[in-house]
Amino acid sequence: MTGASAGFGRAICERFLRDGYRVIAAARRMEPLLELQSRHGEALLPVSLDVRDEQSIAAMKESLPVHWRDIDVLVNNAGLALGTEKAQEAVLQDWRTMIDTNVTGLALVTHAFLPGMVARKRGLIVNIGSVAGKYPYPGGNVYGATKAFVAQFSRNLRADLAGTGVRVTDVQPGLCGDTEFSLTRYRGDRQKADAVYAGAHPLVPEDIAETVAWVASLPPRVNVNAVEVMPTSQSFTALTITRD
Ligand code: NDP
Ligand code: 8X3
Repeated sequence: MTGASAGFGRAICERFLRDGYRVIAAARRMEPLLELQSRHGEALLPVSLDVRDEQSIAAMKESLPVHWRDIDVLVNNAGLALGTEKAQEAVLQDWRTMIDTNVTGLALVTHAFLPGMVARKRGLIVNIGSVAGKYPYPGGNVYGATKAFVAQFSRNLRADLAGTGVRVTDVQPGLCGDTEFSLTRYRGDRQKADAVYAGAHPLVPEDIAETVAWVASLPPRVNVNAVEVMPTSQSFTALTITRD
């Protein structure tokens, strides 16, 4: 479970633990992972991981005790959005960080754990995409594009994994509160972050945990290719036209 220190990741960990799984909880910040472990004991293994860094992934994999090495479910959840500026005003480093984390990081972690799943002829990869990967919005530029990568990478993985028994699902959440997502996106501006959810009755992380748990609970013959989940309050708008 990548990105286990907050938001969806923490909720998915808690949900899997409740369902009887043993969970490897990975993130850069160890404190929230140790707090999780203090509540769940030996069923949770906290590990330090920066998904952008190949060495960090290799070191994490090496550090796993033997009886934790055969991963049944990999949840590629670590990710972030930075900024909502229009592309022409965006900060280049923000684009790099989103691509390094949401695209490169997700691909690196998958590359590290996929061969083991194929050798065991079983496994499930759940990639956390976003509705932003399908529906464009102003200021979504690189963030949405990274999630479009997640959608197509998930489908292409399915094509490569045909006949291996390994399953792949792209979970695409819409607006979800009670995470650090908007606080990160607005660089710590709590007021702006809270305004995103004001009066909107957004999803909560447990809704996404429920979705991931459902996907993982299905029999091996069932592959859910993609699940798009929005709050009822979120919907579509018309294409816009600029006029003279
Ligand atoms: P949070 O900010 O609450 O959690 C993000 C998690 O990602 C943290 O645990 C963070 O841990 C981890 N993370 C970030 N960068 C790295 C890194 N380089 N290496 C390892 N871990 C990292 O956000 P959410 O829970 O909301 O988001 C989780 C995923 O869901 C993301 O991929 C996001 O794009 C996606 N999403 C979120 C939506 C929302 O509305 N909240 C909607 C749709 C999709 P740490 O900082 O400790 O490393
Ligand atoms: C996060 C959902 O709509 O804020 O991926 O881009 S949204």
